Amino acid sequence: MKPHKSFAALVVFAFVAQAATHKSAVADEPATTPPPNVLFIFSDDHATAAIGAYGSQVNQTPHLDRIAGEGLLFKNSFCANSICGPSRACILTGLHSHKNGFLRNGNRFDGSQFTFPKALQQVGYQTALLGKWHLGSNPTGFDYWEILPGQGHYYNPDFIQMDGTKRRDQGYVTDLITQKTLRWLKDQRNPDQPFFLMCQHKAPHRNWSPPIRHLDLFDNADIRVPATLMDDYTGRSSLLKENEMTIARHFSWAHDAKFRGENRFPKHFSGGYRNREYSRMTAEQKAQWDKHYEPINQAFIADMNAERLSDEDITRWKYQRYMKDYLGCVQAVDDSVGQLLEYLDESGLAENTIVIYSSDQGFYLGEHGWYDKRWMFEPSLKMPLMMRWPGKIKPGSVCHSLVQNIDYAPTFLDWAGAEIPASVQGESMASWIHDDALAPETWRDAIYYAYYENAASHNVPVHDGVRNDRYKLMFFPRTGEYNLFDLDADPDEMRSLDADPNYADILKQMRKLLVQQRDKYQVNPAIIPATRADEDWWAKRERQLRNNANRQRPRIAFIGDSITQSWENAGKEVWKNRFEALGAINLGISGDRTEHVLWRLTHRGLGKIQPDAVVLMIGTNNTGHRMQDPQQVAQGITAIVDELSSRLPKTKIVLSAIFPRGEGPSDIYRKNNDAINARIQHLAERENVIWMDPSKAFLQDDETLSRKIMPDLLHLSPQGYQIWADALEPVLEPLLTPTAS
Ligand code: SGN
Ligand code: CA
Repeated sequence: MKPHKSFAALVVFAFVAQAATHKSAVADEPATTPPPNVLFIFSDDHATAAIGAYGSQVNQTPHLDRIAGEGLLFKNSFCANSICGPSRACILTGLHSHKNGFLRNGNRFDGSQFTFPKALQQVGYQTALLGKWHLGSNPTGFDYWEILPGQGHYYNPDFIQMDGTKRRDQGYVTDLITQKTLRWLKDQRNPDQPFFLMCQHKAPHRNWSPPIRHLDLFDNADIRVPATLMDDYTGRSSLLKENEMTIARHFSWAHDAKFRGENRFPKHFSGGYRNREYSRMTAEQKAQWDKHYEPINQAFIADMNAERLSDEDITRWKYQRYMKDYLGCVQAVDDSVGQLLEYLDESGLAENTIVIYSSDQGFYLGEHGWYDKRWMFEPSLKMPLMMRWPGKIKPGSVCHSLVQNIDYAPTFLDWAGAEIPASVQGESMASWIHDDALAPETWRDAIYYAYYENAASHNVPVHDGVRNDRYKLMFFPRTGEYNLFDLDADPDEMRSLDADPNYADILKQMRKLLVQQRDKYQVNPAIIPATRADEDWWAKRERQLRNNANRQRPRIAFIGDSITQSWENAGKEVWKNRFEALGAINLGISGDRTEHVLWRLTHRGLGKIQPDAVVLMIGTNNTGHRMQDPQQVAQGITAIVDELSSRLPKTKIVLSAIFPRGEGPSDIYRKNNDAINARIQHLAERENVIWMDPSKAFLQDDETLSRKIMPDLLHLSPQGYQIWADALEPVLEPLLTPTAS
């Protein structure tokens, strides 16, 4: 437990004790302040640039601004991983993605782990969640919930009920979630318990479908265009150019641009005529929708047909369409906030209810030519965060300290007087956000960020980085590039300073900071499942191996990297003679590191196989590609053995030492591999693991490698495969169950 104990905590402890022992308060008991309720209003993809209190130049949000005006606005609030599910998982657990296991959308949240709602329940809170969830598994830790399936819909959406049934509601999603939230407050809440209520909007997520009442709101507006709309991505990582989230080139005809009928201009718009929201609307909704969009669309089509528009004009037109729709959605969120605040006032709950507004990440409103998020640039790294707590938080206060979504959980726990587990990585803000919202000296001076969604929609590469109050460093492992930004000199992040001699010292410091932050949060890439599906050949081979594993019933499976894959090349003859008849499958992929094998194992890579034995050799690329710390690689191999043990409980794992590499025993790659081997050998103490180390058989007397056996001092020759097979055979033989023939 960390030494957090706010005064609120003490008060709540008193309350819980009282609630537990005396159900009805007696008149002469000392009066205690009841613990605070929390109304946590949360939206999806709401950029700070579209909130009045943050200085929006594109819209007005009077109700959201009221929270800030009567409370506290965080100017430097960041997400840990700028994507939906991961951000939510960070919030629930107070952990970075690599610790809570939800790295990317599509993962399934492990709801059995620690989450703040569960802890709040334990100290007497009633908890409820209404709206978007998007974590795969059902919510845990909530007394009541009603959620959208996956992303949910804007119009006439379905909601999953606690009993698993789905119910379709008529209306607009933001309004419906607000109504459900109000209904819970009015009818379902237990007035004898403090509550933690999460109102989680879908809006303003893509495809930015506004409510009918706001369709015309921006008709006469010309929304201000950001200076970087036409960004050409020079001066930064080469990977920027590969993005697929531009308004210019990745904006779809019906889904984004709201055209009806066939795509008339496929050069400028992607996709076909399908708009899934439109198809859900009632005839009446459709009529009003068409009344708004059709005249504008027809005018655009006429301009296009008359060739009156340049490419840039077209992009600007799309930008206006995008922004007006997005802002219409935001307006409904602001309406929702207004209604909720009004109810708190009317009911008298306002006084002891903390109101929080935030969103899962920021969003690009045309900056860098983009919609969407993911990149560690400011517009999507920043999260809106504001809090109101009458009598406790000073109205109109502004916080400049660096806070992150992993701090939410510990703060909530602290407010409620619940214990903050030592494993939580975020820090409670509870003790310092009153008064002037000045964080103590000991507060963090940099945040760590990591994005893991490789080979996913919008093609944003895996990257991580650090940001302090002035500089930002991003690292792109695919290319090994570092990008450095001076946020004071270049707030739009248009030029990386990584090669600028004037910033050489800063670069050095920031690289050191990145290493420190990775250490602080125990980031070990060797154990974080990672796909290489952005490499076409890899994706193809991985798919092929998965298919093989679904069809074949092998008695032995070889799992590993190129040394395993090459049983198909240099090892072909030996394989044919020694393993084919035994029914063996090759699951090796060239260039894989431990994290890739972990990815494959956790993404159906084992198909339906249930072999007697798995031969596992992996890790030499963790050394070869990045000279990774042996301890970290050993953890990666251990994680693979764990995964194999739980997925194939009846299979014996023949864990192979990583083969020696390099000329002689003093080769640093060789030494690193030796050090890894020394750290994994003990796994054989497990009943299902057998250690085998054929190294000696490959080495000459002086421990050098012969090029006859390893021509490149890493991969085996046919003769090398012969040696490996000889070493394997006696180990494998007793493990194989006799075939019934
Ligand atoms: C959908 C969107 C994407 C968006 C992701 C993730 N496409 O797939 O544009 O990046 O959600 O968003 S859409 O065709 O369905 O509109 S997230 O907020 O859930 O992470
Ligand atoms: Ca989101």
